[in-house]
Amino acid sequence: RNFSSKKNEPFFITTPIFYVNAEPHIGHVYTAVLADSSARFHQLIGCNPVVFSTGTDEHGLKIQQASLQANKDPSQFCDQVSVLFKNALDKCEIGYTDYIRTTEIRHKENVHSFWKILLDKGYIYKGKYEGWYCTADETFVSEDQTTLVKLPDGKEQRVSTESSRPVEWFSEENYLFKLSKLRGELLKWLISGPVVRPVRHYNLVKSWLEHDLIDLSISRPRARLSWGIPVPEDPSQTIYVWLDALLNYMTVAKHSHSEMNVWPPSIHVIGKDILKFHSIYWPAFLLAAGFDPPKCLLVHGHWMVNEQKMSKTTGNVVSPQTCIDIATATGLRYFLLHEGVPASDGNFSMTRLVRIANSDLADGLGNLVNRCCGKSLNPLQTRLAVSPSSFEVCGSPGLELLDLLRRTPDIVYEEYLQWNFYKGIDQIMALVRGANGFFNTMEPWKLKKEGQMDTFNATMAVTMETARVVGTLLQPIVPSYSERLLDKLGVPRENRGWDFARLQSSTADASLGVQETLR
Ligand code: ME8
Repeated sequence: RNFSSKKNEPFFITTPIFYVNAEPHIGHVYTAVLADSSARFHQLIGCNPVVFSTGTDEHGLKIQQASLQANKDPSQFCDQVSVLFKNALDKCEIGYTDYIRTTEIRHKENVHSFWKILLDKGYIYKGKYEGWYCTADETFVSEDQTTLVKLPDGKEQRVSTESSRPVEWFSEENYLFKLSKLRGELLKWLISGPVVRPVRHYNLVKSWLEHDLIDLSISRPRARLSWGIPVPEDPSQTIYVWLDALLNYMTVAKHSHSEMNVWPPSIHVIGKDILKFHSIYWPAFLLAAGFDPPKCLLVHGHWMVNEQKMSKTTGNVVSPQTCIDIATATGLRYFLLHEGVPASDGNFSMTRLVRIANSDLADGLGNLVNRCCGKSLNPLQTRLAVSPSSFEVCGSPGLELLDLLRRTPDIVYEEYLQWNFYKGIDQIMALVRGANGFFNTMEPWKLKKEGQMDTFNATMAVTMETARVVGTLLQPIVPSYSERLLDKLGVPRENRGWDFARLQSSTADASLGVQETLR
């Protein structure tokens, strides 16, 4: 089902904001690449405006402890790590329109005004909270969600059953949010459409909502948690980091070029680890305050290394820079989208990354484009006029390619829309293989030598046209690579929208652009 925006409609997509307690890894980059490709796709199909936010989550006990451990002042610590995320995302060609940090003034103002709305509407009360808290996950867990484990030194430690991370007992005065009141409304939102994708995560949320919800503690005494936004008019309490963090999406909307006209968010892309916060707490806060909840959550699985989730706590992280050094940012993006199936976990392998980037891009597509733009076959450096009859001139290999070229763009469109980037890519690569096969069968170098100029010209025109369509279709996946490809083919910038991602008959030849080898 189509849950995306259309031409001239706003499209607002987000990634989670990442904790600054450690450096970025491939898992973070994956989420960002998924969101980026979708943002670029929606831009290509004419959504307007496209707002795409990412950034860093900088408050809370976990960051407070991490900065203490690093022997740094928390704000200095956050500055240092936030910029590492920004740089990593920039290197991966993530075209965000807003990079938000929760330590910014604009965000604090938004959190305060939101808190006041909840208070005015009677959703916040003072009470006593007692229970287990997992700092590594910044989450409350009930006793039956914990397990006692034996440590190597023989002592017992209670951990969260889900994440295996330690929990501590808290008993303190704080502010609570009447989450229990919102179960009915949450359920109504959930079943209103495909708001949580893929379906198995939808079912999980539904099963959570079959039970009563308990009120949520949304502040901590300042003495326990000093690194955070104080509760308005009660500085003895600090706002719970997840309420603070989730509101980043609203801060962005308020600061997008026309205040709140992009609300509600079209899609929050998240990993499955933070589903509860986004599917229960977040829409509950919004519904309580009188705002529309998000239209859709796209939940993806985890990148694993040897069957274990890649995470800073496990220490098995793969750094984006290492991948870029070995396979370029284009190779990394291509690999993540090609191998990443949102509905399941993926196994990360550097060998595979290199192999796939080389075989599909350099050997497959790069080779095709380099051959038909090379001076030996194309001394005049032109992209010849093309029409369906050019394909006919090439006989049955031409007609087969024409058929593939006509079918591919619509399939890719559907797959991109449904988040199946890997399937979209497969279709595009089938077209590339088709074009390479066609080129080899036609043997244009022989046609030229034998003076069969009509067939030779048609072969060149058809190959370049197919490469042009491929380059246009690949823009959301590998933006700078596609740009170089289209530049090389001399495709004007204004002719790169989705409408051009299909056979375009032309009557005049065009000049190729500057020639550099495409790898
Ligand atoms: O949870 N595979 O931040 P975080 C795939 N600050 N994706 C992964 C991954 C893996 N192995 N590891 C992490 C937080 N991710 C909060 C979010 S939002 C209001 C606040 C990705 O730094 C995935 O998107 O722990 C996951 O949800 C996110 O990073 C968690 O990042």
